Amino acid sequence: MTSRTPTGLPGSSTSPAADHATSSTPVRGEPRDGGAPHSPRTRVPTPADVAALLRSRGGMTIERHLTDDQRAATLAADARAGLTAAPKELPPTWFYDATGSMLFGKITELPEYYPTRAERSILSAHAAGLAAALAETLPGGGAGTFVELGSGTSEKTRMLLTALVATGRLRRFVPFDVDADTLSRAGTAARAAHPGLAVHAVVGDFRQHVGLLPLADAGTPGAAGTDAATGVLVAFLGGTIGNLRPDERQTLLTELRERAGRGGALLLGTDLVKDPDRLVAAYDDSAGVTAAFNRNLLTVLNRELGADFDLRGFAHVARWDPDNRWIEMRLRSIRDQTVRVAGLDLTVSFADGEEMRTEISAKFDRPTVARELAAAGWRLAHWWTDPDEDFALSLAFAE
Ligand code: AVJ
Repeated sequence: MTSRTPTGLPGSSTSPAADHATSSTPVRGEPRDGGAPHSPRTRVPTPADVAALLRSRGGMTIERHLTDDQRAATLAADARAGLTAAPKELPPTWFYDATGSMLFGKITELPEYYPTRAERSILSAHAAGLAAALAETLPGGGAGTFVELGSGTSEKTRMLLTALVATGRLRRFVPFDVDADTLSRAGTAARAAHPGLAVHAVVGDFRQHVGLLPLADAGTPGAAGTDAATGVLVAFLGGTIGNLRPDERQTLLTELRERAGRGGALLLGTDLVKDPDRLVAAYDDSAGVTAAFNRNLLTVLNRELGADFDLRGFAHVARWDPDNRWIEMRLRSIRDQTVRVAGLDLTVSFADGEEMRTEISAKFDRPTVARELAAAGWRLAHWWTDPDEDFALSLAFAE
């Protein structure tokens, strides 16, 4: 396996129904291991089951494609592969524990980190235009289902939900995230703001589980037969698609196109190529928040895998790669050192100055986005940027 793609899930390459503990269980009172393999709850729920849950639980369900055990197994496989590779590398997926999510929230408020502000300003300027474009192009006059990959509780989600509810077409919100707690909060907030909305939250990793999104043929009550009749809007905001390599992006965009169907629309946020000094500053802020975010990955390995990384032994590095047009974050060993990873029964040596890559964040321009969308069956219909052209929101429709 490559070090960037968590392929370490048990049986992740064969039948989804058998491999992913899929359960549809109420949010409230759900234990964290609610979808553990082989538990009686792991059978795929029938429409009647889900209907009962929707009635009794006020319209919110959570479906799990990634249990805690599978997460742990994937982290272990990623760490083993990445720490024994040359050069060493860890995937950015593991930044986002509670501390990492908090630090990322602080990053979005830094003066140097413009993407969040730019995307929010684009959304507020074009929410009405987005709703009008969906009404004009989607079957049934708008999106009946809104799927959001990641970023469940943000201001941007609220803005999108408000604009879509105002069209009178939206019936269902499908937030998708690796973290069940984030989803629970997202669902609760959405239901509080829009009581009529059905929420069907999905726990999964967008590198692996997008093909399992409950769309069109999922037989979900309130949605059975409706995804084909009204449209589906999928949003993937924040520029997070830039964390994927080009081949991974193509796979994801193609899967999204297949799941969304002929009545599908995609709202994609991408950071844009610009002056490398500004790009590097956005990933190496003067307050050191991004450095703490980067090093937190080592804390995650210390806690989850019993590693003994000394955080003071690693320096934060952010670098612009002009050939690949992406920012790389790395951790550089500031001395010769040995790290023991007890949970993997692995000892790893770092040479003085050795760098380990922890993230790529690709930057785009319009022709590149249009080409990548087209190659996945999406037609770019609208391209909205902030006045400085720092960031872009693309609206694409299924070909
Ligand atoms: C959340 C993936 C969009 O790549 O800009 C911020 C993560 N890393 N600073 C990005 C991040 C360092 C961020 N995304």
